[in-house]
Amino acid sequence: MPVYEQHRQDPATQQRMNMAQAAARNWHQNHAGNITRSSGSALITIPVVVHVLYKDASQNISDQQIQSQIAVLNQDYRRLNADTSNTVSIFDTIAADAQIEFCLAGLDPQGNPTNGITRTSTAGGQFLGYFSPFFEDAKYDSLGGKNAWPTDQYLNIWVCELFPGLLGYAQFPGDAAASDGVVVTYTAFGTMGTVTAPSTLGRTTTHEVGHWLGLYHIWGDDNDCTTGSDSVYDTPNATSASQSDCQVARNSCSNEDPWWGSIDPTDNVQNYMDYSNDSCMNMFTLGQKARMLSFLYGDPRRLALFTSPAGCAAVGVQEPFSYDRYFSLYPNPSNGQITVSYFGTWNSAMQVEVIDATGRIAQTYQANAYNYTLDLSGLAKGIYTLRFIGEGGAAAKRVVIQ
Ligand SMILES: [Ca+2]
Ligand SMILES: [Ca+2]
Ligand SMILES: [Ca+2]
Ligand SMILES: [Zn+2]
Repeated sequence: MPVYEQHRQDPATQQRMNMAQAAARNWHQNHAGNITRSSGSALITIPVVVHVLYKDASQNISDQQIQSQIAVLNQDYRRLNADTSNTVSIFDTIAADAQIEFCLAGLDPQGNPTNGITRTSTAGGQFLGYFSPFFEDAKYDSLGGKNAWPTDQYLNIWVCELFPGLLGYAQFPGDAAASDGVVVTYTAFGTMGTVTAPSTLGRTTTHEVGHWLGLYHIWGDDNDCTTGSDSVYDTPNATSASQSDCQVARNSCSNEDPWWGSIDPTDNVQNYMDYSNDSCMNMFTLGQKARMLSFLYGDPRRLALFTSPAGCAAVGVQEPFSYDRYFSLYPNPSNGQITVSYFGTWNSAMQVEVIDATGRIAQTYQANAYNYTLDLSGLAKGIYTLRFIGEGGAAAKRVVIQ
């Protein structure tokens, strides 16, 4: 938050952030009513680049550790995490599948194949050798860090040694392009290798990516029940951050959004946007889902990610049931005539849904050929997601009709 306050002193940044907020509000007004636990949006896949900054070999975390973090993001944002059964009942009914997925990028900014990971040996940052949000030093070659890959094509995640006591920080939508992304300390990234208790389940990154998608802390960053708000109707008010003891019975405020009616809910300490320990947090709410989607569709830089050329690296980080890498679509963008190629093996015909940018299914068909020409020329110009649903799995591909 202090970094955010510092950035918004720049009038151009403040104006861009206001525009992102306004665009998100506009999208929200038109779409929030359609958002439910597991629908309301087409599945979105965000290409990720992880920049590892290491001062010694122990900080040069393994590919496997990085992949373990991508897996956590996919579980948490799809509500496929193993600990959903811990969610207290009052919140289980409003816990959301955000319909957002992540993959390590398959192409670098020059169009060359990549595993979505960069590695930079460094002497460290500007604060006693630690990287710091106040210097933004992780994000620039010239300060001992690594320049971002284009932030309208990639979610940039820097992993490095942050100054002591700080697990991670993030930038909100609309803020400066060059520093857009999230930074996480190497001892709280992924679920193996260098992680240390209690940050061993990858939830720091889930939390920071939540900020990157426009979410605020659920207690409103104040010390009372009235001053601040996270601008989300279904996350109860709270006086302060969770005290890391997972007190699910805590009820620090009784003035709640009218959406709750006569119910005075407990604090949602299991929310990813509280300061609870990894083992406690396990959910986003439907209201938070709507807010994240609002920024994804409303902020130009986030919306551009939908048509990023970065693709996904073909490594074992996909969900086991994802067929994504078995499909290619050509040409893309197109005039609506698209050659679809499938490289897998058929168990049964695939059901295919053509989903428009608002999440509406515009067309469906059955597919059981390895190569065929799909005719979408009857649809309006725009961005569509093709969702291929087969036996035990699914794939999602974006196409642009011009
Ligand atoms: Ca709230
Ligand atoms: Ca508060
Ligand atoms: Ca309450
Ligand atoms: Zn935070």
